[in-house]
Amino acid sequence: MNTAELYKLRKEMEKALEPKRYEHTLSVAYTAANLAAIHGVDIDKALIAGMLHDCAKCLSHKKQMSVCEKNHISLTEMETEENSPLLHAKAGSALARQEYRITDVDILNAIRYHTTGRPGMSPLEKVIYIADYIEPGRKHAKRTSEANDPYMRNLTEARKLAYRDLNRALYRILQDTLAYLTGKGGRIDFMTRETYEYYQEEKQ
Ligand code: DGI
Ligand code: FE
Ligand code: FE
Repeated sequence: MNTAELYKLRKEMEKALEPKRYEHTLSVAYTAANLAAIHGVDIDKALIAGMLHDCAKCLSHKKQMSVCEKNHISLTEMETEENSPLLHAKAGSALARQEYRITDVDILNAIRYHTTGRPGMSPLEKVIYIADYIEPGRKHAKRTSEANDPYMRNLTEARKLAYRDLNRALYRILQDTLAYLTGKGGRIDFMTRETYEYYQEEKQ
C-alpha cells in the first residue's frame, strides 16, 4: 500500500469515527507498526489493520448487524445482542473488505479477531490484539487508571512484555481480560474462552 492510500484510509476513519475513537485508532496503528517492526511482521499491514480495526465501532447496532448479514457472517447469540462489544469486530472485517478496499486475508482476520482473539493467531493478529490493549491512551481494560489497581499493574507489565515476547504479552492480556470480565460478572464469549485455553496450554 502506498502513502496516498494510507492517508486516504486515515481521512476515511476520521470521518467514520468519533474523535476519541479516532485518536485510539491512530494510537493502535502506530503501536502496531512498532510491534511489527520489532517482531518481524509486515509494517504496512500492521498500520492498515490498526487503522481499520474499529472501523465499524461507531455504527449503530442495526447497521453492524446488516453489514454482517449482507456478507453472510455467522453471529453468536452474544453478538446479536444490542450493545454487544463483540459485533463491531466481525462487522469491521466485512466493512474493511466492502468499503475500504482491503483484500488481504491476514489484515481482514486481524480485524475480525481483535476483540476475542482466536486459537492459532497469526503474528499480525497478535500484534493488533496486543496494540489495541496497550496503546498509550489506554488506562486499563477500558476502565480505571488508579495507580495501585492490580489491573493497572498488569497493563504496565503487558506493555513491557509486548516489545520482548508477543506470546507472553498475549497470554498476560488474555488472563487480564478474563479476570476483568469474570470480576464484573460479564458473560464470556466462546471464542474468548477458547483463545485463553489454547494459549494457556501452549504456555505449558
Ligand atoms: O473496541 P475497543 O474498545 O478498542 O476494544 P475491544 O474491541 O478489544 O473490546 C471491546 C470490549 O470487549 C472490551 O471491554 C472487552 C470486551 N470483551 C472481550 N471479550 C469479551 C468481552 N466482553 C464480553 N462480555 N465477553 C467476552 O468474551
Ligand atoms: Fe474494538
Ligand atoms: Fe480498539
